[in-house]
Amino acid sequence: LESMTTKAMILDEKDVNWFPRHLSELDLIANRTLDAGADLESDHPGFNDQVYRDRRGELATVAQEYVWNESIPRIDYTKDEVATWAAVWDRMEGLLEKHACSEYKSSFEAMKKHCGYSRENIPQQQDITDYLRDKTGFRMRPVAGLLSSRDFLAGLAFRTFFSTQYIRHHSMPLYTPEPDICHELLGHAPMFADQDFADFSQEIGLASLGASDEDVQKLAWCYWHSVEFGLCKEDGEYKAYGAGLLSSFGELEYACADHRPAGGTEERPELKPWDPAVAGVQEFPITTYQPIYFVAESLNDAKSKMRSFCEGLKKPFLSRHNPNTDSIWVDRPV
Ligand code: HBI
Ligand code: FE
Repeated sequence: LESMTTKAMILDEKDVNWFPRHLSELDLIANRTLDAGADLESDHPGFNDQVYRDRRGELATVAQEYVWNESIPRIDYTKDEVATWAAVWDRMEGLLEKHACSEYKSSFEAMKKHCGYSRENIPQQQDITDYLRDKTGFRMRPVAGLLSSRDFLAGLAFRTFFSTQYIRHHSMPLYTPEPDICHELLGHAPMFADQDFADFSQEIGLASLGASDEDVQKLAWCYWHSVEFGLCKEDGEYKAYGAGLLSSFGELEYACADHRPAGGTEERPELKPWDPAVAGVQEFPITTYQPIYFVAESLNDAKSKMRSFCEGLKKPFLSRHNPNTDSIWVDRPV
């Protein structure tokens, strides 16, 4: 009882940021998009296309109306949308075979069998969720657009990935200024079928709950240098496990191909060993290829280093996820 009182006191303190305690509370977060979901910037490839803008509005509404315990609405993708998907698929398929980590490749094969991944079909979030739930307990959750780092990372604490449902504009199939289904479904989703990677991601999410703004930024930067742009070693080669690489045909090749070409003068990225204390304060560009990539020995190594780092962050309590009740337990103060 005494410890419960302490818990309540600590969490009532104004300096502890609010965070969701139950999966249903992700509904409160999902609509706090930074860009109102469907408002395109004037330099967006779809800015002058009213049909595209209407479609974005329609899909934003689907995400905004979604309630946590419903099944995820199936989107009836148009012929044009599937053609854009196929254009990305065609460019990525061979490169993924060459440069994706083995965990990605085996999940991707399985998801072709079980979740409708194919060149001619855009998989549905509910089918992916059904697959991931069995494998690692992860799930997808529709979102209309970009969330703040704090809100986005909170989802991961519940083994939930906030995922957009729209596709990039067909005029530039290999470019997108924002996450879209090519990035979410080709880049991210297969990785969540790996236990170590799923645990790694949740670790970041749990550490972010109620953390200071400074620590949330560190965790977001770790996320960027790993979940988005991470490399790992495999038989002496560098393979990609980050979704920003796995969904970008130019950068995947740039990051993984032949690291120090003899006599070459072209710009090559710098590689650093995966270390959350370094990655968490390493700045990065968002509109160009990354100048620095962090390389983990393995996904398991990435996870254990992330766990040690999170244990070292100053927080007045420990948070754990109870998968049976889909809720967060707040442990005794530390
Ligand atoms: N929001 N919807 C969405 N999707 C993301 O991938 C995403 C986000 N907000 C922040 C973010 N990613 C990262 O850059 C980190 O700040 C966590
Ligand atoms: Fe992403």
